[in-house]
Amino acid sequence: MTPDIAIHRARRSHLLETLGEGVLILATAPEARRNRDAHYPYRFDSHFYYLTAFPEPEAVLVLIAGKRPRQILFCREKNEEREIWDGFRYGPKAAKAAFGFDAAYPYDELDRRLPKLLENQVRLAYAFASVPAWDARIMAWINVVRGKARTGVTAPVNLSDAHALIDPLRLFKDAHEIELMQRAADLSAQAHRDTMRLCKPGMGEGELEAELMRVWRAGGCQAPAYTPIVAGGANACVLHYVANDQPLKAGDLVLIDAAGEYHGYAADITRTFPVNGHFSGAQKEVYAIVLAAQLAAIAAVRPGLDFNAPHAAALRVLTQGLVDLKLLTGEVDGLIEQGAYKPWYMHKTSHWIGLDVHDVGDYKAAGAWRELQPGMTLTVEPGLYLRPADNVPKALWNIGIRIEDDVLVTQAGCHVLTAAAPKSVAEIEAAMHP
Ligand SMILES: [Mn+2]
Repeated sequence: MTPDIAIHRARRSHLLETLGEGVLILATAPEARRNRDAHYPYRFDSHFYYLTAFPEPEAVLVLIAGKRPRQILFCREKNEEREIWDGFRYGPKAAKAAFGFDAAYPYDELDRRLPKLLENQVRLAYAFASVPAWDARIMAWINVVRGKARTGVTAPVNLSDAHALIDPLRLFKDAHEIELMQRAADLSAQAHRDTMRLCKPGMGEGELEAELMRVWRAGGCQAPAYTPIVAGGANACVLHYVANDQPLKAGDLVLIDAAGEYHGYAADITRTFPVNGHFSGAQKEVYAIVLAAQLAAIAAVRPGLDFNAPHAAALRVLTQGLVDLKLLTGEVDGLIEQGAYKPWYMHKTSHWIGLDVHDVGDYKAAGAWRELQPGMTLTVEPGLYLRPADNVPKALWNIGIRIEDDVLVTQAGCHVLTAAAPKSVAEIEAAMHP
């Protein structure tokens, strides 16, 4: 058994303890069609992968709690013909051994075997109200069991949401996950560095996107962690700009929000730099505000503070900065209370990150922001977006700046996973003039 198998088996055992009694059913993601018979690159379901590390589509995890706990996988059968076309598949026998299951069966036997496994179980956990087809299929299995009522068989009567049981586990990253996240972060930081070096006026946004992808794929990332944003000039003020098809102009900034995914784990990095390698005076002024806000927010990531602390720290610096830029007038406290910063900073500062770039886990507990604890991972990403408007001096028009890092909460405070991406004005200008 390789260490990875032990890790995922232990995660399933932990979940079985949480479940206590009954059965948990969890399917991986279906393949998605892009157009006609062409598919999107396959991406497994994050919850399923967290518990199994099994990468193939058409697979279901079944966990049975109780005195004799069982970990069962349903997956596609070996198929020589299909494997010639689509590549290797494990098949139940090899998957059972390679991924540490107690049993594995063909996916095609789900409808035959599942009702039997649900007999006389009180509790059923699955990801309900998530994929309608699974809701219908699992309800049909329950009805098969109910049909045997007169033989003395009972069907589950307590339903619970499997995601609600798994999310709290995924919120805290173990050493194995942190290792994978650090690798995703390192490759993504390198991609930002190499792209800064490559950037020249006259290039297209798409050329920078291609360079990011080159570094991720060469380093072993399987995919981008999300659709890359490469936004030159005014495009940087469009928060979810993804066309990435415009030319880059000398004198403009370019904002890149892009990162790779490594064995399922996301990084999420944003850097903003001058297309020609030199910040103008106005750009430098705004950049200094966003950077100070980001550093203040990172300083507010430590055990004992809550999830909102980095956002509050960033808002204070950004709002003071907007006063200094003469876009706002008044007392900072009052301006924050009124949300006066919102025309130029309209998003939050952080989100959880892990297998999903916007990872699972509650942000509040009993109405209060969650306390930060070691093992949690979050982004810190303040920005300022100065679109042309009457009260914005022309010198500041179309300056859109965001700076984003991924941060692990530690006992002592925090560790910035993405620290290798150039961030200060001096670091960026050095990276662009090697
Ligand atoms: Mn982000």
